[in-house]
Amino acid sequence: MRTLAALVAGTILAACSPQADGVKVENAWIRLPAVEGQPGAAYFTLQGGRESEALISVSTRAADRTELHESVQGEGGVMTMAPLQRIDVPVGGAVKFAPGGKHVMLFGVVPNVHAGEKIPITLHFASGRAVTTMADLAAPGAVR
Ligand SMILES: [Cu+2]
Repeated sequence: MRTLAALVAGTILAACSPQADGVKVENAWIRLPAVEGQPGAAYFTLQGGRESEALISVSTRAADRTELHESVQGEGGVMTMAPLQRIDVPVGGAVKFAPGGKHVMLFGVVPNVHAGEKIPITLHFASGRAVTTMADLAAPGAVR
């Protein structure tokens, strides 16, 4: 039994180690659109690893297509969204995606996803690493 436990522990460690030094993705959630056909948005916090890294894209089966965006205040205080090609994640730093700031725009949200469920999203980084995490699906207008 002792041998089996050690073997299992070793397997778990081996499975975790590739991401141990990389960026961690925390508190991922998706805000569903109020109206079908409108885009949704995904948010999360990136915790920098031991090397600088950059987020370049996000994929999820919840949406046909995604874009990295940042909400910015334009002329006359009107909020607009600007696309981002990459988002740098500094060593040891945190980058928060949240309503009113950086977000992942989800176009073509599939109809069979509902608030209260969880769905995997995969974040792709410039180094070639990818991190998959479970995102909570939240109702339109939800704030966290
Ligand atoms: Cu947007």
